[in-house]
Amino acid sequence: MNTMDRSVGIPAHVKSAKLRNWVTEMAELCKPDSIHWCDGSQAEYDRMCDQLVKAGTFKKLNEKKRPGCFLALSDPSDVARVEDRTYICSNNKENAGPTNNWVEPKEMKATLGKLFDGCMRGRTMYVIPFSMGPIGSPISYTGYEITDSLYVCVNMKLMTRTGRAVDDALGTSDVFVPCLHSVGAPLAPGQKDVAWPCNPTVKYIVHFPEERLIWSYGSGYGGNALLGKKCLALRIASVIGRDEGWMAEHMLILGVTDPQGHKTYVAAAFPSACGKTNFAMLIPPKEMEGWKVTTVGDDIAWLKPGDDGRLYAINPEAGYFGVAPGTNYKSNPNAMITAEKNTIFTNVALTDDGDIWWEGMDGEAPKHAIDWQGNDWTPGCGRKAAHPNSRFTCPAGQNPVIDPEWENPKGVPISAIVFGGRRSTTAPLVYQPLSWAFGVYAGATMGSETTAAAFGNVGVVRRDPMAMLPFTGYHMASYWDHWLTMGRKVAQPPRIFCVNWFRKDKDGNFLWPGFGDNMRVLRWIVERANGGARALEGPLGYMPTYDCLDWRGLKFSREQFHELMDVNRSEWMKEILDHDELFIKLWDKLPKEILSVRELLLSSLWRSAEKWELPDYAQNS
Ligand code: O2Y
Ligand code: MN
Repeated sequence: MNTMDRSVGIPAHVKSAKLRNWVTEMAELCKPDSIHWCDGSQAEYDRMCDQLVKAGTFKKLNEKKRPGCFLALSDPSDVARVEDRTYICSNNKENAGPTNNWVEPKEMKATLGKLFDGCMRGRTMYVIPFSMGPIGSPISYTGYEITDSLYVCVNMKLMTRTGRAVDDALGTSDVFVPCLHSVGAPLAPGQKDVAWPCNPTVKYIVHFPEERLIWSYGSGYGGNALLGKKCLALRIASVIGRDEGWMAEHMLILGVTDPQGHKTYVAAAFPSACGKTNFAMLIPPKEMEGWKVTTVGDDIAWLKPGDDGRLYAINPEAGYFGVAPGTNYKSNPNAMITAEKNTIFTNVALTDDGDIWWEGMDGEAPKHAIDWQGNDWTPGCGRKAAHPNSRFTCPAGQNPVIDPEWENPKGVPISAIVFGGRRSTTAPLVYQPLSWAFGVYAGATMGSETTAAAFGNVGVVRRDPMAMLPFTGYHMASYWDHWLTMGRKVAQPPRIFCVNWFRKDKDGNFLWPGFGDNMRVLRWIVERANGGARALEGPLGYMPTYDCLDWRGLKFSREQFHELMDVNRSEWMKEILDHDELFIKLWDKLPKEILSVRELLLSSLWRSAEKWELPDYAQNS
């Protein structure tokens, strides 16, 4: 196939010269057998799923139990995002900062150029037009993903807005983010394909922030391959946001409606594996009658200043890529309902009746299943049936509590931002930092105890500023500076809050029931953000006393609450020393406000008792 033949795959309706040239150039580099330009239609999706079934990548699930659903099992080497293979190749190393991997862009392009040369031989090159945010909206961003993975095409159809309408909205414009992806597994003539092609040893997830360009090689899984999500909507968008005066954040967005029908929108950042999707779809305890939570987004928020001096958020995605294990009709009924149909499951177990199963699903484990590696599985066999990072991909519109405004191109006005981590000690259930700058400090120093062996020692605090450590496309300290700048730019910035659902007692039991009961804390947060709820000034900021929270339907004593809320001075001194370690690492670009807040926090801790406990009464702050 020559150069001219490759350009034949570009439909006549595609008018952008930059796009046509880029696709032609990439086809010349990757040398696919053919090109398919995705139209985003349901018919195309159905055809692709059929093809994936024929190829052995998909197994169609029982149509009666899981209508329109499929199961994919990945290669065991390709099961999660690969942070150590993720690069921010900015022109200068200092702009990537010490928390990102960096290689000089020309050198990286030379390395990748060799890998991509001929990488699609024997395969079809798919071109996926996609929009992060509603198509044609001024706040949306257009991307084009070139991929040789059909699995990526169908997942992108669920996770983003794809297809012909994106081409038409782009028109002759050259403003789009080019995203090149290959599984890195070319086929020799006559070579039979495998069910999950990938490159088991060579993986690169690379961002060129100045060029707004993404190249991903070797993996077909999740965030490594669905390039609209972490790569575009967070890493590249964080850079665009810094340059254009908005924020791309790793945040869910939810709406809280009170019994009077007043709606308050909240954005919340939690590190991966802290129950973000559960919080985004929370069902309040039935005793809190009249309170309702609706979902705008479960993972990513783009926050932009509105003309009225408030910060408005959109969810740039159109679907959920939720973690399966632990999700059940108790922990998250809405997620379970969302995934009842038209869903792609990856790396969960297959039951004998053609349904799926994972650890932590409701009811008893099946007597027999096929595990995520395709082997027979029985309870007690000593292996997990589903991979711990197994996923469901489903359309957001199927969520029974989807917020009616979730596709409003203006976004929703955010009244509160919540930062949360997983801490078994030290961090209280909830507090409100004294100001935007104190809130930025709290977000910047957020930490979570590691739960999976993937991060080394379990239980070690891993600092994850604003839950953006793996997702910021530039120097982390400059990112904090951008937060501080935004606080000055927006006349009515949201109030900031910190929560910790994971504090434990001395015997290792969780002190807080979590799940739906988080609504009690959320109620205080929204009332506080609206200027209503009472609070007391503690050493870290404003805190609710026992009587400030709605306890209807839960037996929870004052003593239990105080244990959850106390602030231990020695623990916090150690905590601040640990913050210093991070600050030293980021010293070259550290905003001065961060150090000023640290000084004020230290002095406030010195003034308070060794073990600061909430008093028993409520009072106005
Ligand atoms: O392992 C992956 O590729 C998925 S990671 C992911 C998926 C959905 C939402 N958040 C995350 C994350 O790591 O934060
Ligand atoms: Mn996430």
